[in-house]
This record gives sequence, C-alpha cells and structure tokens, in this order.
Amino acid sequence: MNAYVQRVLQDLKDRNPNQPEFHQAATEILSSLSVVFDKHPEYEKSGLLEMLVEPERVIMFRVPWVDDNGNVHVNKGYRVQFNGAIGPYKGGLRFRSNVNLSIIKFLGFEQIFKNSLTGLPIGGGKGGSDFDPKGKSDNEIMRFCQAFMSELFRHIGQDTDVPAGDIGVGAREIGYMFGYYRKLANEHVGVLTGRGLAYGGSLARTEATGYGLIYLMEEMLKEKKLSFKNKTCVISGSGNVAIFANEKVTQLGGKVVAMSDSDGYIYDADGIDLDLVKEIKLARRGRISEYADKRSGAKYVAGCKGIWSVACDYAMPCATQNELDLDDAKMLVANGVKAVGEGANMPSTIEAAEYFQANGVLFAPAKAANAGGVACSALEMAQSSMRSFWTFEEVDRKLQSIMVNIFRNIKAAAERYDMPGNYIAGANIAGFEKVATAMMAHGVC
Ligand code: NDP
Ligand code: 2IT
Repeated sequence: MNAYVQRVLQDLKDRNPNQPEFHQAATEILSSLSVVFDKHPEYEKSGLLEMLVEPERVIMFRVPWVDDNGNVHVNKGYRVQFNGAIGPYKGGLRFRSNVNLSIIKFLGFEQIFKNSLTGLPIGGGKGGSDFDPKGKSDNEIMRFCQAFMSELFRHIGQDTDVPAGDIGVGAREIGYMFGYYRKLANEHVGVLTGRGLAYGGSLARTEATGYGLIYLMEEMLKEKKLSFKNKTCVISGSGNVAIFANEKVTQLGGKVVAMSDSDGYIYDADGIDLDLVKEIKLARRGRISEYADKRSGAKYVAGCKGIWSVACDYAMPCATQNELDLDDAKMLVANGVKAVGEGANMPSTIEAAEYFQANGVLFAPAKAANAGGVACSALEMAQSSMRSFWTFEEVDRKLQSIMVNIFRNIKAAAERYDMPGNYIAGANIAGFEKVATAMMAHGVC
C-alpha cells in the first residue's frame, strides 16, 4: 500500500479506537485509493487524506422523550456532517437499537463517495439514534421524532444538510420530523427528503433504492450477456430496499425465492408473493414469519443468516452491514451464484467481497449499487427548489440513466487503473476523484 495512505489509515485506527465499522469502511476505501495516491503526490502535501477521514462536524445530543405510560427515556442522537466539498451534506437517519458513533461514521464516510458517484451536487453525512421503533405506538414515535428534531433542526437546512430515511426511518418518521422542523424554523423547504407527496416529496423516491440496485445490476450483467429473465434471486431484508428490489426483479422476469427480517427467512419456491410481504411488513409492521402461515408451500426458518444457504443465480443483501461473511460467500459460490448486488450499506465483509471477486462472481458494491435512493433524494431537492414536480416516469427515467452512468464510470475507473471488472476499486476511485478535485480547489480548510 502507498506509504502515505498506510500512515493515515493507521493513524485513523489509533485515534478512533473502538470504531470497528468505521475502520472497516476506511480500510476498504483507502486500500483502493492507494494507486491514485501513487499518481498524485501533491495530495499528500495538501493533507488531503487527513482532512478526508476526519468529519467536518460531529453532533451528538440527548433525546429525552416520554412513553405512553409516562416513563421518561433518554436516547442518543447523532448527526455526522462528514464532507461538504461538492454540496450540502446529504444522507439518511437510522433509528435502531445498535446505532453508535462507529456505525454513523462508517455510513457517513461511505456516503461521501456514493453521493459523488451520482454526479449530483451532494456532500456526505449520516445520522440517527439508538432508539428502537419496534413495538412503539404511533404517539411514541411522534414524540420521539419531535424530541430528535428539537435539537437537529438548528444544524440542518436545505442548503446546509438534508437528512432522509434509512433503517427504521420511513415515511411516517419523516412526516413527524418535517412537521416539527417546519414549526420550529417557520419555513416550508426541502430540508428532508423522502417526504410524502402531499408536502413536497418526489414520485419514485420510495422505489428508488431498490429499483436503482436492479438497474445497475442489469447494466453489469450485460457485460456477461446475462439478464434477470428466468433467474432465481435471493434478497435479504424485507424493508424499503428489499421490497422494491424484489418488485423490479419480478418486472424483469426474474423470480425471488427468499427474503428475511432480523428474526429469520422465508423460502417460497414458486416465487415470493410480494403483495403479501408488503401487507405484512409495510402495512402492519409485522414479522416475515407470518408469510409462511399464509402461503402453503412456503417455509419459514428461524435465524436470518441461513438465507445465504438458498441456491440462487443472483444474491442481493438488502438488510444491514456485515450480514454476509466469508462462510456465506463460500456457500453462495458453491451453490452457483453468478452475481451479487449490495442494496444495504457494507453488507458483505471485506473477506466475503474479495472471495466473490476471486471466484469470478460479478460484484456490485453498495456505494454504487444502492446510490439510487440518494440520487432520487437529490432529484427531490431539485423539484423542491423549482417548486415543481416531475411525473413518476420522468423521475424513473432519470434514475435509470443515473444508475447506467454510475456503472459506466466505475467500470471505466477500474480499467484506467488496470483492474478491469473490479467494481469495488472502480467505485471508490471514481467517487473519490470529484471530491478530491473540489477539496484541492478549496485549499486547507
Ligand atoms: P428498513 O428499515 O425499511 O428495513 C430494514 C430491513 O433489514 C428489515 O427487514 C429489517 O428486519 C432488516 N434488518 C435490519 N437490521 C438487521 C439486522 N441486524 N440483521 C438482519 N436483518 C436486519 O430499511 P431500508 O430497507 O431502508 O434499509 C436497508 C439497508 O439499505 C440499510 O443498510 C440501509 O442503510 C441501506 N440503504 C437504504 C436506502 C434507502 O433509501 N432507504 C438507500 C441506500 C441504502 P426487521 O424488520 O426485523 O427490523
Ligand atoms: O444510505 C443511503 O444512501 C440512504 N439511506 C439514503 C440517503 C438519502 O439522503 O436519501
């Protein structure tokens, strides 16, 4: 590895102990960038990498709220404004009990390069809370969202930082947070994305991450003259990304035979009935196990990891970080998987991703493959600024062309550095280049 890159990576680990997810994301990205730094010694003189790995601002705050029984709870709130060189900070908010600073920093760091890959003017940020929405009443969710926004509102703005959803934050939470932002700031602007259509949202934002993943994979598959037609797919998760990835695969003639949630997975050899999954997971916020109660012929298996033992042509991890490890990758390869597309952020461990690549599996890394969500968020920001709306077809067409361009750019970057087919390196390099150019222009600041 380039000596400068190695030194900054070691320093990052020493100065940020107990942040394993952040170390993992930084290791993967910086390893790929080594070849770029070999060619650009001027970056070291400018301290570019030291600035890049340090968030511009980390906001941590308490979120006190009262449950339906009158008990007081105090959660941790986070917003990491990682890099604003190419545009306002942009990235989701995650509400999940395991959220901590390491997870928010890994997500924020990834987001810098992902957002750059979209070709749109958005910087990288991420936030969230260790609040667990499971089992909470609507009123509890509303009070929590209001408490969270009562601090966050002073740090965000349509030209400063524009949060959106992620795990545990969907249309309901965005609605409550937007309502409270508007009350506190007294302005109706595009300060959050993923808004409802009645108050400034964009058509196709709900579908965008899942659809975008499949659009990018389609383009990648074309390289080997493959498509989704009559192919068997496994998609982990059953949230926003997983559901709309399934919908697009099905539209393209593929068959999804397994999906999961954090408790276990379902297998349905006839192809999963997506309307039933939507009814269980979106409409009722239920458990995926209920699917097997309603469909004879389908089975439910406890434990979400087992999903990778299901044989498939294409696998799409769409749940969470590190959900697919080396053993899972070996199982998938042994069962004949031909392509993997990451819908979740960093779902494969470094070893698993390397194993796929070493065994000839087409591999679309998260920061390229799931960029459709944030890209569509940027389209929502554009529509808000114009005070106008595009049709579903217009947004979908723009999304598709963005995903095709991302694939072409990551492919070209990998080839430029003599690593044809290595889309992990291609995505990291292509995402980095624009951010580096902007930061060099801005000087030491
Ligand atoms: P949702 O909250 O809608 O769904 C999350 C799904 O993943 C649920 O099925 C959930 O199961 C499952 N899950 C969450 N944590 C775990 C875990 N520790 N182990 C196993 N399963 C788990 O979130 P999204 O669909 O929006 O997000 C999924 C992934 O996609 C995340 O990595 C997110 O960062 C990424 N992403 C999301 C984008 C978006 O626009 N929403 C954009 C780009 C990336 P359960 O029901 O049991 O909680
Ligand atoms: O990880 C992600 O890209 C997201 N959760 C979406 C972020 C956004 O601003 O739409």
